[in-house]
Amino acid sequence: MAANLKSVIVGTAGHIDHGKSALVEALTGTHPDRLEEEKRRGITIDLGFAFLEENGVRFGFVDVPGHERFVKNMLAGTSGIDLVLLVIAADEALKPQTREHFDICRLLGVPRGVVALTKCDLVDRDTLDLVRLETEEFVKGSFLERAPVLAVSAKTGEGLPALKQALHQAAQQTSEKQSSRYFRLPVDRSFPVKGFGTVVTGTLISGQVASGDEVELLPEPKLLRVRGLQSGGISLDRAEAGQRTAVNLAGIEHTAIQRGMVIASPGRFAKTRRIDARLHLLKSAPRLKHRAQVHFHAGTAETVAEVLLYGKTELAPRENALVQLRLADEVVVIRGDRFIVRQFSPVVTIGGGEALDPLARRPTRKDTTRVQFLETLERGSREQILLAMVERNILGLGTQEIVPRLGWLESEVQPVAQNLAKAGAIHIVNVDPLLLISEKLFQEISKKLLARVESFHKDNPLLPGIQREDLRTAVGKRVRTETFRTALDELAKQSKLVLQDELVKKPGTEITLTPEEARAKTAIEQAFAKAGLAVPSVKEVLAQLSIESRRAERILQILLREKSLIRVSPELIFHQTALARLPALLHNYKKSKGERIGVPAFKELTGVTRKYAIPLLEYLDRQRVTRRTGDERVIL
Ligand SMILES: Nc1nc2c(ncn2[C@@H]2O[C@H](COP(=O)(O)OP(=O)(O)O)[C@@H](O)[C@H]2O)c(=O)[nH]1
Ligand SMILES: [Mg+2]
Repeated sequence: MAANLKSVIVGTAGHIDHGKSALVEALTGTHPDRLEEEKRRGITIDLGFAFLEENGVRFGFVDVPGHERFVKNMLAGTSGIDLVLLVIAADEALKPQTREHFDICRLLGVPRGVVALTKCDLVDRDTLDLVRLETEEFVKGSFLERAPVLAVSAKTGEGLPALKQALHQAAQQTSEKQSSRYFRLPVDRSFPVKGFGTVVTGTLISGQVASGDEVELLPEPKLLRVRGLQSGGISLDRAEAGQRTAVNLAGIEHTAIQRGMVIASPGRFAKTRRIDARLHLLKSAPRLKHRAQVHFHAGTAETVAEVLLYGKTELAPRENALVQLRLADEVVVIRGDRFIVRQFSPVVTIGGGEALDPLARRPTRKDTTRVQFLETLERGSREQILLAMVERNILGLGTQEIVPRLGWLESEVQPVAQNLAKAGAIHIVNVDPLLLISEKLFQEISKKLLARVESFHKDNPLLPGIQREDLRTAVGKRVRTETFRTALDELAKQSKLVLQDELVKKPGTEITLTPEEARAKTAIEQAFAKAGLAVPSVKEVLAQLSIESRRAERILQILLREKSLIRVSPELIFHQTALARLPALLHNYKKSKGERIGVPAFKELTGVTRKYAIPLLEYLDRQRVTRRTGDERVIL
């Protein structure tokens, strides 16, 4: 297949028996009905496919059933089409499914199309003119207002060249496909192929896929490998947006994949059961009540939804509203995806719309900014959209919250974030993985940290600074660790804080002792110095001071930090001068009595009791003055 071919997908639409399938056959040479039952009954039940390659365009036809009972199959086929071929039989004119299919095309945002007045061999000229007038009136004001309306006959071949020409013209206008986006293919069929295994088909609505790629099946989720690709029976190495695509998948039974599932770039899409959207009600629809149940269709998926109306109790025909759709099953939807809703019973199409926040939160009374947020998602620029998302997310926003909602490439998020950061609206806490928070919030957190450090110094003049972990709890769980760390680093860079291992302090804060505290400090130090190795218990020393125990404890900490005193075991503290004498003592012992020394000999040498000897020897082991071997020590 030539690489420069333009791929265009044409979907049929129209009432049953109006000649859709016959027309597709007349255009392509392939009759799209493929099921036994379809051939026997002569009606289309499910989607059919056919291809036509002509003048640099490769048309993929999706032929849909016209019967009202199979509108849900029609819906699965119509999502993702570039052009609609609206088929109206000249001998019957407009019929219920002509209207319903047309409404569906409008609601799904099908951009353009061609109208075929079929079976023109069955009517006279006056009837044809009348049907043409009626048709033009019918499409007035819609996307088909200026579309060609062509009389054709699948039987005699009349008008077919003109119809092909019109399809070519419309194909030229179809916009560049979303080939650069992340790969997504809503599955419409899954079946086994002898010798190959599972094959799924669908309209490739965005991105590209190549043989050998790893893809994700959603909403399962499951990772699968692409074994091979085809489009219209032709094998391809790569398929891209705008192609009908058959994907041969390794490692899965065909029964494990159903219509409505999606295969996609791994990790780029998310499943959801809660979508905030704009819903339009058709003029033919009855009033829709808050919390009404409807059938929901998006992509090839179909489920039941409850409609929560924001700020309304009822929606009248022709009206639209912001709504939340609570789905019975998980689907894969991104912002901008169109959907259709059908009345719960009897089942008729009543409206549709566009997803705005596909990963919506549960509605609460407290959430007063939702409507404004959704309006920004609906109409805002990229910067406005990203900013609104960042501002609604006090924990900070990462790629995982952005990409599956908006369908942007990661590389598209970065420049938008940079622009917002430059404008001072957001703070980029981390680049990879991306973490964004609003600048206002970041400043609040920084301020909180500064205030906490300040108040700590005020309350604890005898401590050099606050422990990082204590500071972390001061800003609460609603601040991610990365944000906390970045805020601290930036405050340090601005010389507003000093970071010293696990301590955080204000620059220039010195510990200042009152005269009373200074006296206590000297008293403690002297008590230990005088005692030598026969040290008193810490409690005893502190109890003799004239200051209260909490302050005395802090002063003890200062002495330990200054290394005037050394903690040998949890209960034992010695003055450093007493400990400093030990290596020399042991050295002399080694010279006269050899390198080995037991606990009794150590007691004798130092004059300490067993209670002190053991912790002291363990301390000396740690200091690598001695090494334990059995009950003895080797002097090193
Ligand atoms: N005379 C005539 N009959 C047609 C024409 N197109 C389709 N038919 C017949 O109309 C019936 C329904 O056609 P089909 O393509 O199955 O309609 P669909 O339900 O819209 O797909 C079949 O019996 C066709 O042979 C046409 O252009 N002229
Ligand atoms: Mg048919």
